[in-house]
Amino acid sequence: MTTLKDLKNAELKSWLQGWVDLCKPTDVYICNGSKEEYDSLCDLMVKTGTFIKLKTPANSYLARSDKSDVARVEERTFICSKTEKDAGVTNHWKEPGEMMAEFNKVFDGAMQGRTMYVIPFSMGNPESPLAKYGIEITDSPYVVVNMEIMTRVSQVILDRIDAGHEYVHAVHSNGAPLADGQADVPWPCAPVEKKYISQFPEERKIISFGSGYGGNALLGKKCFALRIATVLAREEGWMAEHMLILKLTSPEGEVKYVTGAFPSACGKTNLAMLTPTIPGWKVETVGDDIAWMRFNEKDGMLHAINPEAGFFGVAPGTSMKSNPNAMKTINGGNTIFTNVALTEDYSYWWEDGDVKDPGNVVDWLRRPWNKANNPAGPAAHKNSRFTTPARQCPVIAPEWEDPEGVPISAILFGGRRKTVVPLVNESLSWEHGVFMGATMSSEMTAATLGGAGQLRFDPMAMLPFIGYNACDYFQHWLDMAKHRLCKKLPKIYYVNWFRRGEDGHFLWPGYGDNSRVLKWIFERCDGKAAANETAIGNLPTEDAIDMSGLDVSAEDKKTLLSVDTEGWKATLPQFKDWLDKLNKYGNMPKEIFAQFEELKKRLG
Ligand code: GTP
Ligand code: SPV
Ligand code: MN
Repeated sequence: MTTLKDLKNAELKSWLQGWVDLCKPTDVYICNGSKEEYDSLCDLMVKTGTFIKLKTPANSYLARSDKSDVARVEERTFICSKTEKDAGVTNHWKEPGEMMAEFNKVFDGAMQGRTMYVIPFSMGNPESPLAKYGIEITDSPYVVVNMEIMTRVSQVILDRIDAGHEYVHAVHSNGAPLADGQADVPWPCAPVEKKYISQFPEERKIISFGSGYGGNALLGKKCFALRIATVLAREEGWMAEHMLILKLTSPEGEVKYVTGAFPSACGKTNLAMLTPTIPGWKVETVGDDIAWMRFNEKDGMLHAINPEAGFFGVAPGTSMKSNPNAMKTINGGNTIFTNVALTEDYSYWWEDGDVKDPGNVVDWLRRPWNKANNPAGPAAHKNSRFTTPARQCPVIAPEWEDPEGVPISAILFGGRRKTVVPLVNESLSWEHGVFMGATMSSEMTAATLGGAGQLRFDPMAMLPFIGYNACDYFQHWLDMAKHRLCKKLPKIYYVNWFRRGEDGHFLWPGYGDNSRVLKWIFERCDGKAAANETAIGNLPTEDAIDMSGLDVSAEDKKTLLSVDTEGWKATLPQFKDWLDKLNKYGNMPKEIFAQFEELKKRLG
């Protein structure tokens, strides 16, 4: 076991020592990512009451959070760039010095009575030129074991960082020190107004206080692989995106890779693992949440890697029917469940899963619950999640850890839209595709605290994740087309699985049937399938999408595949307001406004 004393890297040593001095933990433990370490931390959490060991799946645990700590807290998420303009209007900005002064207070003694864990990790296969390293300091053993599933934690990475490899500096505390003799709670955290999720992009630094949940605390994920990485990507000429990555194989054995940006809880995990309903087609998974993409020297295509090593997936709604591959991954064991219900036989349960009536369970708030007699609300929190290793996924693509990444043929944008937005729409050009992404919107979900159901603009599904000014981010998308290595850009599509009828029913069956749309996209990339050029983009002709064996009425099909001209026209003022709002500093790319004017003209 490495200790602070053993480290040779003066910068690393003094950074760690500085946080030890400030946080005043009882002891310090440097992690090596071994199975023994993982198991002993799980055992420790069973003893302290954070974890309940399940009977099934094997080697799996259930945790229940504090009731105030159930999702990312966007109103307490800060970008601490030197200037407010660099954060832009989509971020909460705090001056870095001011934020550090505040942190010097809130972190003072924050780890008293606790162990400080030091987690050396890599985002991406550590041997890939696209990978990036980080160290997360935390006082949460729950964070350590989740990071050990979601990222690659190892002694080798620590040794490389100690030998001078660059790394992102990340610090996390639950913000709940223990006084002498004070009893601990299963899920220590600070109240919402005392939480901070802060990114310092210029210093490649993350500091998170007060929350132990998901993206607030597993700092490799949204804080690093998106907020910090977007800044690195812009400087270094690549892209960090909130995208799934899938491999699509046709009946003829031809392969294409597709990425898709959908907002939180809008179907990335499901699409990444889907089981096609059309014969002969195959989908395999490369990633389900984040893609890092770079033009490849050899073929000039945009290549993507999945920087993560696990899935932190939405539990409710996941079933053998909706996503059998996720279920098989979970049931392969080594899974951590957070905020789902506990069954009498020590297994997991959630709404819209495989078992309709679980009998007597304990709900996520630790109360007895059954279908007939339940306290208000669902047994599993709507943003309850499973953390499970990607390598266990039965359809993980063999090349998912390829250091070169996989070449991307198409990029999908999508969200939840009950109205107006058709099933699939192909952009007329790269610029038009960037405009589609910039003006994407979706009905909000439980993945963010508050606001579920409201419509919000969510550019490229990145609203809470762009680590700098959103207009500059659009410019970076446009600039990628002019990258010196770019020979072939992916085609861009806007999809919507969530269109509804007037009575509220989904017009499109979704899930496995989304393969029908993927097939059309695959064929479009080869210049094959038919499309009509419309005011909003290229839409499939009436019979271009394989609808065989589908129970969708002729009327619903028509609604799904036609342009709601009046609906789009009514949306235009909202587009304009949104773009103007983003353009507070006058740096909106002129191409985006030009695309707006062209759309307006085409709609007539
Ligand atoms: P994050 O992990 O938060 O980034 O979410 P995600 O984008 O991976 O979303 P996920 O695949 O977990 O899906 C979230 C919810 O959308 C689940 O409740 C799914 O059942 C539902 N969903 C996914 N795909 C479809 C679809 O094609 N149609 C419909 N109607 N619902 C879907
Ligand atoms: C999301 O909210 O987009 C997630 C979950 O993938 S979290 O890790 O909490 O960000
Ligand atoms: Mn996500």
